[in-house]
Amino acid sequence: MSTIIPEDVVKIADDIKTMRIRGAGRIARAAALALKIAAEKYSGRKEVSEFIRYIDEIAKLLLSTRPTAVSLPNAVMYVTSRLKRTKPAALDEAISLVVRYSNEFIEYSRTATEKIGLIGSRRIQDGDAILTHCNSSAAVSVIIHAFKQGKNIRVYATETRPKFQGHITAKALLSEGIDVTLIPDSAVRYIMKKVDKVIVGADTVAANGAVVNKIGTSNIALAAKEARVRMFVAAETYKFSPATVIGELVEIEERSPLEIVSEEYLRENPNVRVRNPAFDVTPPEYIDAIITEEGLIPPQAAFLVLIEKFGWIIQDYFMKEFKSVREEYEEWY
Ligand code: RUB
Repeated sequence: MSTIIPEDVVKIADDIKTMRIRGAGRIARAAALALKIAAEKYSGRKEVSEFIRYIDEIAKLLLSTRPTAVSLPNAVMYVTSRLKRTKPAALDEAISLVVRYSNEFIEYSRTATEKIGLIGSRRIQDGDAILTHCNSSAAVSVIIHAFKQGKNIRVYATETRPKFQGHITAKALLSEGIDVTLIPDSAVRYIMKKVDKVIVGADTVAANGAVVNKIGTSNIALAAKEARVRMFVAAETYKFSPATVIGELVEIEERSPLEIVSEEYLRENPNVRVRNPAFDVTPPEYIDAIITEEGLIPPQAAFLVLIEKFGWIIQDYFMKEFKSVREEYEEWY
């Protein structure tokens, strides 16, 4: 019998899906919060196994919302895998473990963004013009920290079509008193000669150091390389993807054409195909450094971060892979 999922948990999942909650860090914290609320509102049977099944159901719902930002499965896994490994003996204990691990993740995430701000701000110099794309809390944190240290900086924020997250960035920086210029995405190469540093966020960092971020990031990286402008990525370590170590690809979200053209346009032009990919991949050779809460690393060190932070999950993946290889082998002979 399926247990009822609390309304506010369904609402969080829906807010992530419809992008009322957006940005990889916020999505991750919202998912952890949803798990916490779900645990607190659990009204099912008293068996721990039943509760775990219910939490897995909530996890599945959360994971189905958006496909690209690995911060979401990493946040969910942070809570659920710890719960399962602790092997709670009673329901009360299981509930309080979910609450504890969810709080722990949210707190870790907030502190990490602050640390990234501090570490990254050391790379910003007085008089720098910085270009940023989309709306990344981690990138914004770097810029605000640098500004608060008294550095005289200017920021170019791309609009970030089609959803205009650049407007959120411009507003946040302006409210701190920072000099911001909003530019269309297509003006990036033109403006690059006035830029000293690029700072963007990340939705996922792959094992080879490639960075998945809002569509247009790789164009910016290309323009930055051409102009010899340094390209920094601000990313908490829970944006690194353990699944990429075993060769999995990062799914790039494709969103509705209606974010680009109207229904009327589609009706009048039935033969025009519209595509709306929301993210792209910037290869590691276009990135000078990734600013994490553990320090500034070259993108090529992503594998080391993954082994250190997610070693046990990666081991689990391998165990499963090997098992299926062994089973195949047994079947064969
Ligand atoms: C947001 C986006 C952000 C990253 C990092 O895309 O690409 O650059 O998520 O953000 P969307 P943060 O608006 O489609 O979610 O640093 O806040 O985690």
